[in-house]
Amino acid sequence: MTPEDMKVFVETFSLNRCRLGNQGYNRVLIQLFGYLGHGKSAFINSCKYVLGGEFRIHAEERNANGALSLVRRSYRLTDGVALVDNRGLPTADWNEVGLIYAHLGNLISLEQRIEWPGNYNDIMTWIMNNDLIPNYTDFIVPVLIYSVTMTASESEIATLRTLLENAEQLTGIKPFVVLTHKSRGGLTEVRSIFEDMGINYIFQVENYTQGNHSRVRATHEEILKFLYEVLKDVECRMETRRNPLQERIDRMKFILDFAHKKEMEMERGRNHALQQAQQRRAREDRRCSIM
Ligand SMILES: Nc1nc2c(ncn2[C@@H]2O[C@H](COP(=O)(O)OP(=O)(O)O)[C@@H](O)[C@H]2O)c(=O)[nH]1
Ligand SMILES: [Mg+2]
Repeated sequence: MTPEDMKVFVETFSLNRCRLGNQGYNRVLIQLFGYLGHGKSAFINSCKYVLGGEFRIHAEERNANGALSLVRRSYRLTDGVALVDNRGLPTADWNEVGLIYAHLGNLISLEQRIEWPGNYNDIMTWIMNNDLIPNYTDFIVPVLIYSVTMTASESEIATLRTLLENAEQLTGIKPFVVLTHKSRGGLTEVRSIFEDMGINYIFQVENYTQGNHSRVRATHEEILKFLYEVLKDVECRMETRRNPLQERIDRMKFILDFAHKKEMEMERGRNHALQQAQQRRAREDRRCSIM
């Protein structure tokens, strides 16, 4: 298949034309997630450039330590496909990660200002409020954007593995991975981390940016290949009977269960710290009474 064929396939893709019809979905939502500053917004601009023919800033790029995006935005790619710039993961703090799953599961509406919730109850309230206008017509595809400039420690790799596993459990799809800054060294090592995790689709790009967007054939082709493979995967999954409403209920169960388990873990941690403090005080009291 030539890049031109892939472009036509992507541009004309419609869920309505799947063998069993659209089954209640009306668009493919490519959900980009990952750490802050790894190139999610730049990747959206690059995809729009490849399909639209001219470079424009659609999603705002920020420097790695810059201000956080407070609104979870979608960007239309074609009539049937949109990309979502989810808020970058700043830390592995549980409620932030929990909120990322709520975003990935499309349980919090798009184009809405995000106040970062403080705890489990806040997340529940958020989700319940959003459930008044539930959206279950999006076919979600999770895509991790990861910069090869990141040298990950063993524990960071373990966190990443959990993140990918949870994203798969939540959406039913093993995440696609797009490696950014590909010419900055470290590509082979980072790629092998994801291969070892069993990721099937790994792409590598040097994103187009405001400062550098002269057309590069390899970049254009890799992005077309990415979009093509995502939509081929959707087409294949649409060959079996699906129930979008049930899928949304399952995502909701996942996130509530996740938040509950994390809250219990934190509670155990707090009790443990309290016990240790009490034991320390008791030892000090004994020492004082002997002296
Ligand atoms: N050279 C280069 N710069 C990139 C690449 N991807 C992103 N950037 C730059 O890295 C910074 C952070 O990217 P951004 O897209 O805002 O990251 P986000 O927080 O994940 O949305 C911006 O200055 C981008 O222009 C890439 O593949 N190559
Ligand atoms: Mg961004």
